[in-house]
Amino acid sequence: MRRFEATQLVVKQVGNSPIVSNLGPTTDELWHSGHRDRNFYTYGSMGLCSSIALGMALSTSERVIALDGDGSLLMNLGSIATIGREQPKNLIVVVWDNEQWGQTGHQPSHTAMGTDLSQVAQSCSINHSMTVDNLEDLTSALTTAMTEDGPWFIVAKIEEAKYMPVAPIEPELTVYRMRESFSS
Ligand SMILES: Cc1ncc(C[n+]2csc(CCOP(=O)(O)OP(=O)(O)O)c2C)c(N)n1
Ligand SMILES: [Mg+2]
Repeated sequence: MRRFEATQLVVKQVGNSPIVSNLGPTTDELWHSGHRDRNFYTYGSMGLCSSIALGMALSTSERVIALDGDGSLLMNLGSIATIGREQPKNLIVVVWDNEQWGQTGHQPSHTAMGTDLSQVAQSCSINHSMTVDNLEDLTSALTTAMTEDGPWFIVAKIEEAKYMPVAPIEPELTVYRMRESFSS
């Protein structure tokens, strides 16, 4: 499965829910899927996507979706343990697992060598943890995650594809838009 098609599917399925995206291609492809004020694009802040989404989920009753990356989560594995500890019912973490630190030169990550992030999540008391490798299974996992209590942790195995143009993101504007979207 390709991340862009999978991202388009996520955007379609989650309605107006806030989405926090990992830095680099994940953020670019979310923007190219169609900008929405409820997209929180991260840039440079590797390892913080799921942590930001956790903070958001704890501050709202809305469902919050994180689109994280394997390499970034591996750099901040503690965020999985904190999600397991806090048990936010309204948080859905999707990990785009291309088994590499893609953006910086396609170096194979630990998930290419046997690390199973959904098992890690399971061991951190995130009981709704799973791995999917096609659009159909991703759709069905998300459909359930959007209606049943979480936290949810969905590892989506993806293939690398040609990168899209870098999205014209202004971090200050991203924060402003997201805050406004909660207050209005
Ligand atoms: C603290 C920190 N270390 C390193 C980087 C450089 N860096 C940017 S993206 C990236 C790879 C991220 O990997 P992953 O989350 O798997 O996303 P992918 O590029 O595979 O989509 C790295 C190492 C950074 N931005 N911040
Ligand atoms: Mg990766």
